[in-house]
Amino acid sequence: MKDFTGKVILVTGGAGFIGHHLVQHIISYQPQKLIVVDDLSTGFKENIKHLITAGQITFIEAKVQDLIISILPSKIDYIFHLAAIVSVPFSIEQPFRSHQVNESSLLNMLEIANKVQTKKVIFASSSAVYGDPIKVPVSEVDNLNPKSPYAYSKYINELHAQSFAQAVGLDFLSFRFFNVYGPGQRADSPYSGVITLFLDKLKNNKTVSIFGDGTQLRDFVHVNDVINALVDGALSNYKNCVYNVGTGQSTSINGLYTVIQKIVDSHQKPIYKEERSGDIKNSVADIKKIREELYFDPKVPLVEGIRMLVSSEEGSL
Ligand code: UD2
Repeated sequence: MKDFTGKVILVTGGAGFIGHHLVQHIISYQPQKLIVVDDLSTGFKENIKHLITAGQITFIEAKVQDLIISILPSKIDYIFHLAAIVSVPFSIEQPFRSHQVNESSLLNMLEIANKVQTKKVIFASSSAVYGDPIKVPVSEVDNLNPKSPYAYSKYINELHAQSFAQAVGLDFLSFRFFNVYGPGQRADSPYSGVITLFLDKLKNNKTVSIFGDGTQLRDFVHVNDVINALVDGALSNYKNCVYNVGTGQSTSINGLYTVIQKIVDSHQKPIYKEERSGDIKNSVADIKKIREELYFDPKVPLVEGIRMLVSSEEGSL
């Protein structure tokens, strides 16, 4: 079976929430070299400090769009490109910056991949590319209708990767992440997901805000399941296509609130606020394609994932 043993791998955004889990996982294969690139704008060096100290990774603090080939090995087998500005509200405030960072970093990565004989580039895309779908669950063949500059940058990047891959004969896969959660997502970051925020507020007796009427649906997928999808995709023979990464299960924000309330034993009532600009109403993945081709089988049910999160946080206090 193919694996990463003896391979040279580069992960961008490897100090971030999803990135550091991926890096930790890849280490277990004993790659020849694992390079992590992160500008620490939203990632945290603490996430990977133990791996730097142990000499298990080479850390480059840099913006991906500024990365120059001369400081990299001449051959990199796999590239996981996760670095991006991921906040939808930020992209609406600063569309130029969002476009500039997200698109130029992907283009630079593709250019580098072509020069260092990369076998495959794995690109972190987003369910945001669907916009407000006509029906859920959405499948990879459904219409794309990005609603924010962030969503648009992911959509354009998928197209860039596709056309560049065709032009130079590079293999790539795009993964459209739905709502990823798990340990290591910080509540004090503007990029925090709703699960992290609700947990943090309820545990600290602060009032939770629900944007809109709370009936919007999301597909929450545990970060461990996401990492399995990325790794299995990289090691598979599939190339030049996109996959949804979710669970296929839908949860309303009101429903999520009730679940978290029970787990942390809180009786607080949320306050309802105006819907956030750029928010999508319903976002749920059809995962038939990734199940059939990559044998993806999400293992962590939402309630169990939230319980695990609560107990891991209590354990680290
Ligand atoms: C997710 C991704 C984002 C982008 C987007 C694409 C996360 C953290 N973000 O954004 O990067 O890919 O999908 O559409 O996964 N909410 C509340 N109260 C709060 C916080 C959130 O009601 O305090 C609502 C929010 O209005 C939204 C839902 O919860 O309807 C999920 O919010 P989120 O920020 O966790 O994720 P989302 O889906 O906006």
